[in-house]
Amino acid sequence: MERALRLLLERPAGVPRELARAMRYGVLGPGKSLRRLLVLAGAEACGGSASRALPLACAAELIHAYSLVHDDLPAMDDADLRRGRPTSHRVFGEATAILAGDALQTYAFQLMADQDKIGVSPSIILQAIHEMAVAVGARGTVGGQVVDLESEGKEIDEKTIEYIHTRKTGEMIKASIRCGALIGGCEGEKLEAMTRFGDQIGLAFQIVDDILDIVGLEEDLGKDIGSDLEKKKATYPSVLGMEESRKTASALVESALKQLSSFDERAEPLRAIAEFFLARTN
Ligand code: GRG
Repeated sequence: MERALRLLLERPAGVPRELARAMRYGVLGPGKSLRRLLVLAGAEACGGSASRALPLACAAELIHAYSLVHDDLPAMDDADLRRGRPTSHRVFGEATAILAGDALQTYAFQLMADQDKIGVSPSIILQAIHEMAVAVGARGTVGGQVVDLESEGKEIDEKTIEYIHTRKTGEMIKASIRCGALIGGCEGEKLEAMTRFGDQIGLAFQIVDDILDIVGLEEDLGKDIGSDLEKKKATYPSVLGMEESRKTASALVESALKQLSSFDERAEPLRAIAEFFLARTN
């Protein structure tokens, strides 16, 4: 996976040097690699091959990296640290960081459209592209981010925080799993079970993220902690309290694991990722 990403991000002909450097910096840092693992694990759980899902896994990682680069910008979170290193705009300047994010996103869709490498039918590839585009577009990540920014400093209710987290984080996680599952040949009842699994672990992931912003360690997380409180951000702990947030995340993961009951041992990596979502400290 790492090798595939490095190869993809070696300076392709015609790409300006600084842009290529900023794209590599955004993607190849010490992240947890969860989106790409979800694509591969989703494919394997359905009996598909991880190698066929590789281009989509790389694409998910590029989109994720783009969202982090843009999320850190002064107009958004104005963060100095990401993955234990200075954020992209601190290293390359704001304009290059924005453009590197843009280029990573379009590159991701270019990879997803490479039918020769993926080797499944064009209709499945089209469906995966469509799902990923919706998940990270105005109805998904971007919309969630907008409502998140609008909610800073305001009192919000549980419905609104669930909306923000589902859109901002959950949709992309669910789409990564579904894209892998689609490439793995999953359909019908099993695909629906995967979808419920994705919905539930997606929301759990962001609730745990909120909790870690309060109780996590800066050296584990590789970013500034307490930034949600400082910016008066809407979070699960601020709406439901810490204890209730923990219970909600744990109930979501427990329910998610039940959705996979009809899957055999090939779904073990997916189950392990769900458990990690709850236990993680970074
Ligand atoms: C790029 C789709 C897109 C939208 C642009 C900036 C923005 C609009 C949306 C913000 C989306 C965002 C950054 C949500 C937070 C999700 C989150 C908790 C990310 C951290 O994920 P980890 O912990 O990161 O998996 P690592 O570093 O491990 O890869």
